[in-house]
Amino acid sequence: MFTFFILLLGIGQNHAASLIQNFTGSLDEMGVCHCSVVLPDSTFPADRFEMLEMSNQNMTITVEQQITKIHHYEITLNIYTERLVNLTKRVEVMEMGGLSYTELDFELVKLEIREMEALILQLKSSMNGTNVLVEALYLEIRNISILVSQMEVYDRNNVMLIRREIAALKKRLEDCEKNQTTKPTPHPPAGTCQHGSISGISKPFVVQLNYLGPNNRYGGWGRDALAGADQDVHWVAPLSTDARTMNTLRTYSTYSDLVIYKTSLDRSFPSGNYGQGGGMIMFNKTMYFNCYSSGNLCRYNLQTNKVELAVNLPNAASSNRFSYSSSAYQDIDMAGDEEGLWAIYSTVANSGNIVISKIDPISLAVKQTWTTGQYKPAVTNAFMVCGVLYATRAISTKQEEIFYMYDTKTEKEGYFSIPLEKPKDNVQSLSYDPNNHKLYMYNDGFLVNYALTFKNPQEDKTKK
Ligand SMILES: *[C@@H]1O[C@H](CO)[C@@H](O)[C@H](O)[C@H]1NC(C)=O
Ligand SMILES: *[C@@H]1O[C@H](CO)[C@@H](O)[C@H](O)[C@H]1NC(C)=O
Ligand SMILES: *[C@@H]1O[C@H](CO)[C@@H](O)[C@H](O)[C@H]1NC(C)=O
Ligand SMILES: *[C@@H]1O[C@H](CO)[C@@H](O)[C@H](O)[C@H]1NC(C)=O
Ligand SMILES: *[C@@H]1O[C@H](CO)[C@@H](O)[C@H](O)[C@H]1NC(C)=O
Ligand SMILES: *[C@@H]1O[C@H](CO)[C@@H](O)[C@H](O)[C@H]1NC(C)=O
Ligand SMILES: CC(=O)N[C@H]1CO[C@H](CO)[C@@H](O)[C@@H]1O
Repeated sequence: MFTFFILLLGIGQNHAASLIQNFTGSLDEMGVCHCSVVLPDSTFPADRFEMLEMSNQNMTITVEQQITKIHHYEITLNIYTERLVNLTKRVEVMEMGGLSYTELDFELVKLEIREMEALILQLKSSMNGTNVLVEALYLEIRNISILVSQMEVYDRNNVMLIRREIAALKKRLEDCEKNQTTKPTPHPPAGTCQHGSISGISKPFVVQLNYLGPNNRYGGWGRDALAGADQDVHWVAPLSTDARTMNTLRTYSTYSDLVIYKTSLDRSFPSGNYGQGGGMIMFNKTMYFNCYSSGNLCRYNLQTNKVELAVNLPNAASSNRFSYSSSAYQDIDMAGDEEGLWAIYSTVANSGNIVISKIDPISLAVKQTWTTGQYKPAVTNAFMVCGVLYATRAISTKQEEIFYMYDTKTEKEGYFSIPLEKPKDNVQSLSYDPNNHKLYMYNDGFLVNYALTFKNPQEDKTKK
C-alpha cells in the first residue's frame, strides 16, 4: 500500500493530469462500464523512489527517537508521582508531630502538594500536548519550596529533607521541560490588550492565610494594578472584624517576602482616614478606596500615610445600600486594568444595577460613565480587564462562575459561564493585575490567586 502511494507521488502532478486526459470509457451491452487508461511512456523513476525511501527511513528514525523520549519522560513522571505521594505522607506525619507551627499552614502545604499531584496526572494523560502544564507545575513547585523554607525555622531536620526532595523534583521537571520538543503556546504580552475576552481560569493557588488570622474574613489583596508597574509589591488589607473598616494595610516588597511573612511595612490608618469595604486597590504606588461612611473616593499616599484627596463619586450608592452578595459595605469597588483606574458601583437611578466609571487617578474626577443591566447585589464581585467588566456569582460553596461581562467600548453586555473553584465558601474581593494576567481573591481570609487565559482577538470578532 505504502509503496504504491510513493510510486504515484513519484510520477508527479503533471503526469497525473495527463493520465486523466487519457481516460477512455465505454458501456457494453450488459451495461458494464469499461475504462482503460493509457499510462504515458515514462521509465520507472528509480532515483526519486530511492530518495523517498531514504527520507522514509530518516523519518522512521526520528519517530523512534521521539518514542524513546516519551518513554523516558513517562518513567520519570512515574517516579515523580510516587515521590509526591511520599512527600504528602511525610507532611502529614510532620503535622501529627505537634510542631510549634500553626496547623493552618500545614494545611496549605498539603493542599499545594495535592494540587501538584493532580497536575502531574493531567500531564501524563496529555503527554503529546504542549508543555504549558509542565510550566505551571514547575511554578507551583518553586513556590511550594518557598513555603516550606519558612517551616525550616521550626523543624530543621524534617523540613530540610523535604526541601532536598523538592529541589530534586524541580531538577527533574526542568529536565523534562528541556527534552520537550513542542513550543509553549504563546501568551499574549502582559500589560497590553492584544488579546480577546477571558477564555479560561486556572485552578486556585492558595498563597496563605492573611496575616491577622482567620477571624479577619473580609478584605482584599493584590499587586499594583498600573499596567507596567515596575514593582513586585504585594498588598494585603484585611478589614477589621466588623467586616467594614479598613484601618490597616501591609505591604511586602516581593512575592517571596509575602510567602514567608517577611513584612515590609505595616500601616495603621489614622482615624478619619479609614476606608470602607473590600474594594480597595493599589494603583501606581497609591491606594484607592471608598472613604469610610461616605460616597467619596479616597486617594491614600503611602509615603505620608494620609488621605491626600477625597472626592465625591456622583450619585454613587454607599454604606451598604447596594453591596455585593457575599461582602457588606463594598458599594464602591475600585479596579485597575490595562486602560487605567475604574470605579464599579451602583446608583439609585440605575435601580441598583452596576455602573462603571473611568476615574482620573490624579483628580479622582469621573472621565466617563457606563450603566449596565446587571443588578449589583446579585453578584459576588467584579473586576475589569481591558475596559471590560466581568462579574462573578456563586454556583455552590466550592464553585463560582464568571457569568457576566460588559464591554465599555461596544457598550454591549453578555452572559456566559467560566467556572472557578474556590477553596473557601465566600468571595470577599477580586482584583486583577494586568502585568501578570492574574486574579487575586480574598476568600474567607485566605489569599488565593488564579491565572487568566484569553481568546485570540479574532475569536471575539467572529462571534459578533
Ligand atoms: C537522511 O539523513 C541523512 C543524514 O542525516 C542526510 O544526509 C540525507 O540528506 C537525509 N535524506 C533525506 C531525503 O532527507
Ligand atoms: C515511597 O515510599 C515507599 C515506602 O514508604 C518506598 O518503598 C518507595 O521507594 C518510595 N518511593 C520513592 C520514589 O521514594
Ligand atoms: C494526542 O494523542 C491522542 C491519541 O493518542 C490524539 O487523539 C490527540 O489528537 C493527540 N493530541 C495531539 C495534540 O497530538
Ligand atoms: C510563584 O511565584 C512567582 C514569584 O516568585 C510568581 O511570579 C508566580 O506567578 C508564582 N506561581 C504561581 C503558580 O502562583
Ligand atoms: C533528557 O534527554 C537526555 C538526553 O538527551 C537524557 O539523558 C535524559 O535522561 C532525558 N531526561 C528526561 C527527563 O527525559
Ligand atoms: C504614576 O505616578 C507618578 C507620580 O507618582 C506620575 O508621574 C505618573 O504619571 C503616574 N502614572 C500614571 C500612568 O498615572
Ligand atoms: C496529454 C497527453 O499526455 N496525451 C497523451 C495521451 O496518450 C497518447 C498516446 O496514446 C499520447 O500521444 C498523448 O500525448
